Amino acid sequence: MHFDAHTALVVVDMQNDFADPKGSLYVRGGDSVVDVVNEHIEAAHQGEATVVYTQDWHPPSTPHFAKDGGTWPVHCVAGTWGAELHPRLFVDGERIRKGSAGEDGYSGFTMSDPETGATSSTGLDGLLHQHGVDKLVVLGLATDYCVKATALDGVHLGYATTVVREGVRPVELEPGDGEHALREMSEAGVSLA
Ligand code: VGL
Ligand code: ZN
Repeated sequence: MHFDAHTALVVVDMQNDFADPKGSLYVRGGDSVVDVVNEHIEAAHQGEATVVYTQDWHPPSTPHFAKDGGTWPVHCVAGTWGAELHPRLFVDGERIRKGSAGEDGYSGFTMSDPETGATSSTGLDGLLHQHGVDKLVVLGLATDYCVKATALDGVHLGYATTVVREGVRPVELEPGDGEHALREMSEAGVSLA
């Protein structure tokens, strides 16, 4: 993987609820990608790339959660253990928190209001522009939700976007969702490394 000053490593949702086996929405193998992610963080810093960390950051009640009419068990509630970045992750860079006002959506770039559907920016695109970034390397959790949405938005926003296969794992509500997500990304112009 080549990193330079015009590249950003986007570390997606490496939080306890996804990456720790005790997490409420544990992604199988999530803990095993921490080392791979850390190697990429080191390489990115060496190459003077920008490193950013996204965090799923939900209020205690949101239409995202099954108990409120959505899909998911309660996870990544702002300020809780589950929302913290994994303790073994090398954290050195800005954090982008998404969903704090109850917005829905999986992408690190955009959020949508669950009632009105209006989309708003997380600030990630602006931050990357400020740093002169035109290439993204994306890894983290989960392949079939937040990694996919972030990588697809990356391509649509004009970034040359690569997803690191060994640095991602899928939730797989349905078997095969992970591979399907990789294919969808590839067809949309995401490079798979
Ligand atoms: C995610 C499901 C629900 C993710 C977030 O980070 O991929 N998945 N919320
Ligand atoms: Zn979530």
